[in-house]
Amino acid sequence: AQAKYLKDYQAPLFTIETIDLAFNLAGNETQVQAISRIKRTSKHTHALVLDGEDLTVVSLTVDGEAVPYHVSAGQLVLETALDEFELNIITKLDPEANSSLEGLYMSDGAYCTQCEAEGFRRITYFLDRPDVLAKYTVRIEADSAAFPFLLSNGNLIDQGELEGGRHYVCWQDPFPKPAYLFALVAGDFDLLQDEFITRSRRKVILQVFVDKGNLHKAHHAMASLKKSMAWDESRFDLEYDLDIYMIVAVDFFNMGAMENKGLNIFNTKYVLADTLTATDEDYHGIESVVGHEYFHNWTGNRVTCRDWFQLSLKEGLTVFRDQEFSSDLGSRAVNRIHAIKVIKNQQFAEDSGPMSHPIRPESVIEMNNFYTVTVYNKGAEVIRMMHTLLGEEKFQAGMKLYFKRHDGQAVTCDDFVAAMEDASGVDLTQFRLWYSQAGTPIVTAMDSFDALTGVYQLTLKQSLANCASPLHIPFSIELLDAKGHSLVNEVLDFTQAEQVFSFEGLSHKPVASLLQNFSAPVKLQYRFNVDQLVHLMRFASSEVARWEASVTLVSQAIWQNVASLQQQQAMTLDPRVRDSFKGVLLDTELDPALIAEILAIPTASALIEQTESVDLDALALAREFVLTEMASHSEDELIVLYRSLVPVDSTQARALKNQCLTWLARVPDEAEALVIAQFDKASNMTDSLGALTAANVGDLPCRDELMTAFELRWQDTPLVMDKWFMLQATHNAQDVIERLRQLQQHKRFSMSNPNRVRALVGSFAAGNIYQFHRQDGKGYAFLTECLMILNKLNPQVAARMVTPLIQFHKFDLGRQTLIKACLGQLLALPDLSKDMYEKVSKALA
Ligand code: BAL
Ligand code: ZN
Repeated sequence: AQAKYLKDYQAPLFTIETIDLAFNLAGNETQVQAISRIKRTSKHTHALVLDGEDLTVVSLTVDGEAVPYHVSAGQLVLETALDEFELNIITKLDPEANSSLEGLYMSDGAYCTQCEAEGFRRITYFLDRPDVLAKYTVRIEADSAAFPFLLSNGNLIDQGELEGGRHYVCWQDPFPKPAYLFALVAGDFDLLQDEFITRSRRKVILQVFVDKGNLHKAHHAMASLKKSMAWDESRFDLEYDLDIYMIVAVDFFNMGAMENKGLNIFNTKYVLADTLTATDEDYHGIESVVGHEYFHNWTGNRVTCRDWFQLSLKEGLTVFRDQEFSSDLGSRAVNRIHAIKVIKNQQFAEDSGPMSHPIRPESVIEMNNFYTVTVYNKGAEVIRMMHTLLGEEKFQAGMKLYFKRHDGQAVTCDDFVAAMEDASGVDLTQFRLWYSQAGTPIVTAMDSFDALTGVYQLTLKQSLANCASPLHIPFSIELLDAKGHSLVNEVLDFTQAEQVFSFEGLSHKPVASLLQNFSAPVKLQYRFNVDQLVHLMRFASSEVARWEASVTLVSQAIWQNVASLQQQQAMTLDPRVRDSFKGVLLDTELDPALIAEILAIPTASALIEQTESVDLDALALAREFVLTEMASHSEDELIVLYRSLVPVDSTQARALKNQCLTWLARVPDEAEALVIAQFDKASNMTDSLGALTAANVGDLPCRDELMTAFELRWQDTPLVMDKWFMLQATHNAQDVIERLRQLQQHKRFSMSNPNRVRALVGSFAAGNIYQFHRQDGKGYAFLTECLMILNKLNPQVAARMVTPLIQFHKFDLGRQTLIKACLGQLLALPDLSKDMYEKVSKALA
């Protein structure tokens, strides 16, 4: 497997301005005709080299004449002296045998496609690169009874009946697009239809297609789509551009969803919802993903990427936009907390592991491996920092200029930054380093106060491995006095390796809230003492800062107990820590959803990201000890609060109620009855799952019985069974691996469905940290077995799921040795995919 490098980018030697596709859908005899108008882009004599994989050529002509060509390793080479010509290729493919879920494949009897990043080359030979933009016309022909809906991008221009019970439909997309945005769906669905009137009074037909019998579960996705369209008009001044917008939900899907022009294809997980089967979190996820895909219409589709190294151009920006959408519609603080957790718990792990890369990677073996938390979520943080530096008004001026300059083009991250810079007058020269530097910068803060002069000095130092020059870091701070009043609240422009900031006119040393709102994706080091953190938890103006202080407070308490264990000393908990959490429980002014976030004590994985190396066995004991101490100390308050929330019908109340229940499950005498009662009375999935989660975490006696009842009730609903598989997989029980092996034979489980695999195998490896990292190595062996199967079935999913295995460097030598042996087995596979090869070989390098 060969790496490709950003520095080697060359503009295409040929362009394809139009392509007429004709699909004859017929199982393993499916044929695709592609008629492309091809033009040489400059005076050169190179051959035309097209991308193609797993295709059989039936015929090939140039301007109607059969010509010689040559097919080798993923390429079709055609020698021609013509500067402009029509290429007509007919290929044969087998969508039924396509388990990789890239290109054209079947999901539950429907044909569908996934072309990003490089799936179009599995449909026909083409210049499958994002800087080749063509206008598409698509004719689809299939059996009328089995496939009444035939869909593609753009507007419907023709349809009709054919002989032999077949029919056809023609679609035309007026907007030139790269091949990765092509989509086709053929199947039988329930259809929910609605409309949206745009600001300029154009009517857009909205359609959501779902599996038969699920129409009632499509309403939330439809409502989310309408909200997205309205929000993009009001906040970004962007309007939809076609007459129709379609969303199709399929159960077999590698990603969350895909923004194909006018025809989004979604994982069912991000479409189907009713209160009985979907949690409040699912509802939120749907709104955010529907928004994300819709927002791509401008940031991704109208302006796309020049090459795949620029993926963050569209993804970082679109994640930023969907985060803003969720924040404008819901709680800004809670949304921000969720985004911060993704960075600290997952992106920092990626940054310190073998797959560390800048948000604009410089070398790639398999592009599918770079749909990462770094490109997406750190990419969004980089956009957010620009937003902080420019402010909303100038940022929006930058967006306007970006579209004015680049509508209809395939461009680079630099083009985006240049538009921001030119529209705002803010110099982003130094800021651009964020695009090319991998790794997490460390910011060390030290402070002092001179009582004589009344000056408070904050010294910030930044460092980043393999980075010689300092980054431009917007560093937001608040200074509080002893009574909790805010003295200073501002964003510091931190641009030097070491910089001193002075604040005058203070009577006492203030308490500093540092890196408020996580104003930059860095690791902050500052020696907070317990009193400072308790003060911040009570008085910081920012809700996010209060949460942040609580995380630091409880994390410090856990790490102190890890140290005690290692020194064979008794574990203890500072009363100020448990009292501050009790104080939060009793605070009637706080948003219940924020309290729920504060009660969601960092997971073991999150704690590991705070340190360089970990004694996992001590961490497990220390975390358990601190949580149990806090729960028993606040038992009465938890029960009172829990009871007060039971009758309240709101997402915030349910979130807090279920956190209380999980805490109470650590003091089991009370929890058992509450859990059973909640499970029995639950009228929505949030409450059912809340009860089951508490039973699972606390390993309550009722657990198995409730799990069986749940399985019986939901066995025919795949997305709900995923929740059940996930609970099984994250149960911290000695026999969990034997149970998972049995569950792989469960009639509702399938290794070829990514949702099922992520629920059972993925959530075990990523979410059952103690059992996955068992000292006997059984957890690693189980994952490795699964990966060997997935390597053949679905390399993309396999490579995603290998992540917990390649991030081993913080664990002890015994565990590292076991993990490396498993990685060695994978590397030795004769048919190892390049997806897996890239990650495994880097981990073992
Ligand atoms: N472009 C792949 C799916 C997404 O990020 O929307
Ligand atoms: Zn996206």
